[in-house]
Amino acid sequence: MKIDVLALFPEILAPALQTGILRRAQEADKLAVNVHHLRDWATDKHQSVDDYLYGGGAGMILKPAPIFSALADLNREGTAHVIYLTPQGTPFTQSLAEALSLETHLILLCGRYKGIDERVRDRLITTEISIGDYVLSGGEIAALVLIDAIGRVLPGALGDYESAQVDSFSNELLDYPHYTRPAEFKGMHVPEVLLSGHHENIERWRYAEALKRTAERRPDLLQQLELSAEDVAILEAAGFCR
Ligand code: 6GU
Repeated sequence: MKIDVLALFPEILAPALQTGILRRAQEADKLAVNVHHLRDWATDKHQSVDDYLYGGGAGMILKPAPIFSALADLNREGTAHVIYLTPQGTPFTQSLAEALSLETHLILLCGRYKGIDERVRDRLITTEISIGDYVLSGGEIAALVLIDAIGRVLPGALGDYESAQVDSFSNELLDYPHYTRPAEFKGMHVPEVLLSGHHENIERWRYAEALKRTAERRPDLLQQLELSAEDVAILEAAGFCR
């Protein structure tokens, strides 16, 4: 997977790309990330990349020419999936991260100021993505969120592959509670079933806890699932009515 990022503040991404799973994915050649400075494609003597709005109004937007030139250079084969990060985009989810992890080349365009000229979106953008219902000062942090979520599900990127399979959202549920040693800490006890060595009971307990936690914290996620009769029984026994 190759990812090109086009940004006005490329330095925001550098430290996270050099750390942890993203670092290892790159060292193992599962992932190649190149961060580019949009200003490198500016053509005037002030290297300007932004301009005032036609029709008036406060703020500046990114001009089309530098972005068109940059994307022509970065997408020579024309095969890249070009993503614009914007609060107006499709909400980013685990399933979108997994779908994007199957692409071979992504280009992430990070906006700044009030956005970009609409003609860039009309002509060059494949998909617009938002990471949530709030406004960031630019797309760089959102791009990093995408790269992190995609990078950790790339085949072979995660040493402990299983932990990506069972964590929150991979089965559409929030994760169950975790405990490590000691079995008693400040008077608080690890649930007995986890000490029992009975793997079937442990799996059942974990599944029930994930289900209850999701019902309590994210009922909107449960609404989207087909619950089995056992699921309903677990939830009713715990006082959740549907
Ligand atoms: Cl992708 N960009 C910006 N600037 N703000 C956001 C966002 C993206 N997603 C949520 N808020």
